[in-house]
Amino acid sequence: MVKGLKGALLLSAMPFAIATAALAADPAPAAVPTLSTEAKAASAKIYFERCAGCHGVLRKGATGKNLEPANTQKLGQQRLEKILTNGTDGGMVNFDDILTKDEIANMATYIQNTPDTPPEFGLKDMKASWKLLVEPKDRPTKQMNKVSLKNVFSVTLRDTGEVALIDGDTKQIWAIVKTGYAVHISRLSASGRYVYVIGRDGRLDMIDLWFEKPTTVATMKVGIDARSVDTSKFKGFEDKYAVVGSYWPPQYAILDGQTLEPLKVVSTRGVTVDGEYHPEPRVASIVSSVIKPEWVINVKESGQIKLVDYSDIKNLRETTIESAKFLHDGGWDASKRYFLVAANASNKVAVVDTKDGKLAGLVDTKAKPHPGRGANFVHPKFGPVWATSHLGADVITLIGTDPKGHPKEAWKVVAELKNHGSNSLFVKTHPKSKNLWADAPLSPDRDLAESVTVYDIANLDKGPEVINVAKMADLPETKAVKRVVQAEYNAAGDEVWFSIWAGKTDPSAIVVIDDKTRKMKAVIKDPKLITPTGKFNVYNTQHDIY
Ligand code: DHE
Repeated sequence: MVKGLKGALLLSAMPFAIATAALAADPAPAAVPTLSTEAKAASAKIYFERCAGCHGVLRKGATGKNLEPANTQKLGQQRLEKILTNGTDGGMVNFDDILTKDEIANMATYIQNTPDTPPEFGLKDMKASWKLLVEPKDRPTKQMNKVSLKNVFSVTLRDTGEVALIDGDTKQIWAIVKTGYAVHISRLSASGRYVYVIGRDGRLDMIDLWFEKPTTVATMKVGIDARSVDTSKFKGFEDKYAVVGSYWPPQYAILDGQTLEPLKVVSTRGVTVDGEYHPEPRVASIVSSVIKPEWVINVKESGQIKLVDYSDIKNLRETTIESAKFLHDGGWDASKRYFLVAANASNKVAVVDTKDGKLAGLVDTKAKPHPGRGANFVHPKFGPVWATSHLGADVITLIGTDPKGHPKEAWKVVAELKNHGSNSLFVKTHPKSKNLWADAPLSPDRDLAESVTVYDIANLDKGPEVINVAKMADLPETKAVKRVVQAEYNAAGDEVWFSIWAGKTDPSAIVVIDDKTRKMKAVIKDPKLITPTGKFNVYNTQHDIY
């Protein structure tokens, strides 16, 4: 579990049935404490909501440690309670201000017992969850509002299970739309008309921006725990399909892009790059190619990258590329031929050549790369590079991405720039910008978590400017850190937006910075803007501009 991710670990409210599903699991060894039926069900729910994202539903470990009984029983009740209470230097957060003493004690017991296995969720369940709220024939045939759609931002309001659609021109909230629980990301249809929003509870919503007000036209559930979604973007397939990846069950589903009707489910269970069977290889990031009818689907625990050809979904072709564990987030290089993804447990970035369908490189980096989608720019010396920041190191790594023009630098770390802190999550630039931005929202140091680093791309040797963005928002003092998270550019590439991710009951904000002057241009505040995190500009997301 990543230090500071406490607030981030609120997964879906687990259906009660799941919480109690495996009460008949293997009997615990005599020395292991056990729980009453009620306490076990309550602990299962907490585990699923707060721990499974990092440790896995079956507790095999990923971002967090393996928590199977063989390991937890060695630590024992007291030590586990201490870890849960205080956290560890290894990145486990403290739960003493979230859980009661009894809940901590019960959790320490719960994880010494055999993990519960939640139920599967197949095509039949997805179809039963699917609601086509507005049929395509009943939708507008032209845009019915005057909003400049390309400059709309879909903003995650993580603790309310909503997205705010903000008009980037006026900086006004255009609409707040109910979505899944602890919603994770938004992605756009190839046309830019539909926003697809995935909740951690596996609920996918499709929002049509052509109505007078943004309107949810379809919804479905892909499973009980999910993080990723994308659409078909290759010529001839625009707006035809959506694809959703899920953590539990470990699988991806192909849906009709106009209605969200579930069409096909593909399991990602199988063998890891080490040749071992894994029962829970979860789907991490998904990106959509514009040079082929293909999605790149990254399977976290197995370290396998799937190139999924969607031109004939009845006879689906998958190319499986061996890379490294555990795959997480990533993005395209500027040419959109190469995809770079963080393998954060291996301290590597894997590079896939989607044209040839092969691994182009496995680049060693500092600890725990975490790029979001990364940042592409032309380095004055090394040519085109892609950047990532790190959870485990205070650097921004630049990797050469131009095998033709700069073969010596391709798929190598060409430079490491100093970031103002480790515990960074996202870097960002824009083709029209001269700046490279990086955050450090999970830093245990308040000032660092509230600040960002910015480099002048043309003059990297000059060193960075560090800006406390939280201060710009002029919010009241609070106990909770005002984490500054995820830069996102407007469509014109001359403004950069940062979320101030404060406590659930504290005022939050979005700070808009003039990219040229690096001065505050606007602060978006509204009582409805609760815990904003990811922001997805329609045009930039539609065209993978970063
Ligand atoms: Fe994320 C992207 C998983 C916690 C904000 N996050 C992703 C992706 C994955 C992922 C697999 C890539 C999606 C894609 O591109 O298709 N995130 C996880 C987790 O498993 C983790 C560590 C723990 C959890 O329980 O969910 C986690 N993520 C967080 C947060 O706590 C963050 C900071 C705040 C929040 O809103 O929950 C957070 N994740 C984001 C954002 C992106 C993201 C903003 C998209 C970045 C982008 O620019 O595309």
